[in-house]
Amino acid sequence: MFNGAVRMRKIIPNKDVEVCGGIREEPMIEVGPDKGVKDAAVYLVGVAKGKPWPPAAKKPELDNVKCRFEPDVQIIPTGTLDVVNKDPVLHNTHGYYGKRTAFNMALPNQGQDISTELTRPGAVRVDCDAHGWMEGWIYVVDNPYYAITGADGKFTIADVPPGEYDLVAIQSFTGPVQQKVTVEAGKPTDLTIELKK
Ligand SMILES: [Cu+2]
Repeated sequence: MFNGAVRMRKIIPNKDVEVCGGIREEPMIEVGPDKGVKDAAVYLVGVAKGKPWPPAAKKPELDNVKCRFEPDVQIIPTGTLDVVNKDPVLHNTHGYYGKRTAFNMALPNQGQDISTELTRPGAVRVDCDAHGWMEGWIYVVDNPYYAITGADGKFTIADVPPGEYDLVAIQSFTGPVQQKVTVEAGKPTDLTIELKK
């Protein structure tokens, strides 16, 4: 949930407008009617064992589409990420762990696909050195207990072994919150997490 004021950011494309679109405003956090936050990442930290990873539907991929990142928020396991340019313009996709570069690649051609390795868990901010307004987030995790919230802000993390855990919820505008959660055998644990700016 987010109870604060939703701030807007103005996007003013200064090049490639035929692909990237024109001037517009976008909310920095998407909040539904019941204050639920869409596209927040939620995950447990430091879980050493438990359920197996779900079979991957496809390889983790970050697409540049109409000068946006698609998806703009995703959670991936440590390992390979494919970065794809679907636009007929140059993108220079640049990922950071904090201030440190995680990857930096020029993709001048439409259909170009370069893979990179994200070996460390954590938040990776992605921007484009060619289009300063582009922003995406990749949360790299080392265990399969994670979820992205839906449009109503809800999420489920299934099959968590009984125990006490640290849970992180994060959204790019608010930043992270961390809280303890205790899971008992055979029954669901209901949580309300408030993201604050
Ligand atoms: Cu770009």
